[in-house]
Formats: sequence, structure tokens, C-alpha cells
Amino acid sequence: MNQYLDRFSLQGKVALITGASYGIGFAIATAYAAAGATICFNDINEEKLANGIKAYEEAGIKAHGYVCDVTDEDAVNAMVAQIEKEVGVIDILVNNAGIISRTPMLEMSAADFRKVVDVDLNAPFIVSKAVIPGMIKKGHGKIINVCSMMSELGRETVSAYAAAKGGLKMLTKNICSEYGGYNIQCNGIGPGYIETPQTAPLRVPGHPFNDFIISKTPAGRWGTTEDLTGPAIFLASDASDFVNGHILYVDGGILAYIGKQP
Ligand code: NAP
Ligand code: GCO
Repeated sequence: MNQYLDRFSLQGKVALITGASYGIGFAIATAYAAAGATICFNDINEEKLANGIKAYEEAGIKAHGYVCDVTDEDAVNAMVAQIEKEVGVIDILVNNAGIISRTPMLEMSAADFRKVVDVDLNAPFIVSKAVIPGMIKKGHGKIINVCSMMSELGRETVSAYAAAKGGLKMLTKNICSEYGGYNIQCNGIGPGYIETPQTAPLRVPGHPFNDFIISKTPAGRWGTTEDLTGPAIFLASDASDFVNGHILYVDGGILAYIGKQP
């Protein structure tokens, strides 16, 4: 390659992508492997982890998989220590694991609200805290937080998710501020509406929300996980060494568009 394209290489890097047995995390991990990274991932569920390892194998990737609940600080610290011992110090962290609850606020219990915030906001704090010391020792690091359009906008029924993803945007900016001096870049990637299991209930043909999203997206389509891979590689590579605290929205233009006239 040439001096410019070489900066997008992830050759020799160790990447941890949380919640990456399938969906957005799996797509990002697969792209990182193609760019040269060694892939580590986790899932909360043993069976889904095993399915994930099989899926990576079928893609020609020898991924290192770990059963770990990202909200459990002791388990996260043990997983990171195990990765550092058997694979290497983590160069790239993607805080991807996430859940959503689509429940009207007045019908949502505080416990359910806390559960979403625990996975979508507290866990990125926990996992980032576990990997940053190794990045400092190594002299570099990349943290990519998977934010959301709901880091910027609200909508009915997703109060916990929007609060968490809004907080994740600010955690991104704070990690940038606190650790940028150690050559650690922390950015967010903000997917628009992407075809994954998480959005399957919204994509039923004829579902009003499905038609709504199409009308709100200049690209006129739902995003695919593939749409995220180029931006994710950029944020994990040397090519973004002076990009920090930024949320890169990959949304087909939704956030820029008032929406098609009915
Ligand atoms: P998904 O299909 O629901 O996958 C979420 C992944 O996170 C699953 O592998 C899940 O594992 C894992 N996970 C959930 N809770 C966990 C925990 N406590 N510990 C460890 N792993 C856990 O979601 P997705 O659509 O790929 O989304 C991935 C990320 O992108 C999420 O942060 C989501 O908020 C964000 N996002 C999605 C969209 C979209 O349109 N799809 C748009 C913007 C942002 P299990 O299967 O075992 O539960
Ligand atoms: C929803 C969707 C969104 C997407 C994504 C948008 O119910 O509104 O699930 O939240 O998952 O976060 O960027």
C-alpha cells in the first residue's frame, strides 16, 4: 500500500469488541480482522458466545471469545487480565454491548431504567477503566464507544436508552479530555437505524416506524452493519490519531434532514 492507506491498517493490534457474537459488534470485529487486528470479544451468554466463535471461524477468523457480563466490574477486570496474559495488551476497545427497552416512561420501572443505563453507560465506563492502564503503558490506545442517534435526539418509549447514549457521548468526551495526553483517542460512532436483531421489531414491512425511518433518511434505506465498518476502521487506526472526543454519525443523513414532505 502507500503511506496514506497504510495508516488505516490495524496490523499487529489487539482489539476487544464487547457484545460481538453478532450484530454491529460482529461486523466491526470482522472488518478489524480484515484490517489485520487480532480479535477478542465477549458475550453474556455461553451458547451465543460459542455461536459467535463458530461464525468467526466460518469467516476465517480465529477470534478469542470470553463469557463476561460487561456490567460486572470483577468479571471485566478478570477478562481483560486474561486477554493481556494470553493474547496481549489491548490496543483497541469498542464498547459495543448494549440493550434497549422500548417502554413508555410512566410504565417503566426504575429497575428497568437502571438496567439499560447499567449496560449502555456504566459498562463502557467499567471496560474503559479496565483497559486504559494497559494503553497508557503501551503509549497508545483507541476507544470507540457505540453511541446512537439517541445520543442527540429523543423519541417516545426510549427514555433509558437515550439517557444512557447521551451520557455515553459525554463519557467519550471526558475520556478524550482525561487521557488524550497519553496518546489515547476516545471517539464515538453513532449508527443511524441499522438492520440488526435489536431493530428487527421496527422493520416489519408496513410497520409505521419502518416507513417513518425511510422517509427521515436521505439515503432512503435502513443502514447495514457493513455501512459502519469503514468509519469503525478509521476510528481504530493511526489515520485518526488527531481525532479525539468526536462522535462520528453513520446515519445516512437522518440527523441533517427534516424529513420528506408527506
Ligand atoms: P444487538 O443485536 O442487540 O446485540 C447486542 C449485543 O450486546 C449482543 O451480543 C448481546 O449479547 C450483547 N450484550 C447485551 N448485554 C450484555 C452484557 N451485559 N454483557 C455482555 N454483552 C451484552 O444490538 P446491535 O443492534 O448489534 O447494537 C450493538 C450496539 O449498537 C448497541 O450498543 C446498540 O445500542 C448500538 N446501536 C444500534 C443501532 C441499531 O440500529 N441496531 C443503532 C445505533 C446504536 P446477548 O445476545 O447474549 O444478549
Ligand atoms: C429505536 C431504535 C434506535 C436504534 C439506534 C438509533 O428504538 O429508536 O432501536 O434506538 O437502535 O439507537 O441510532
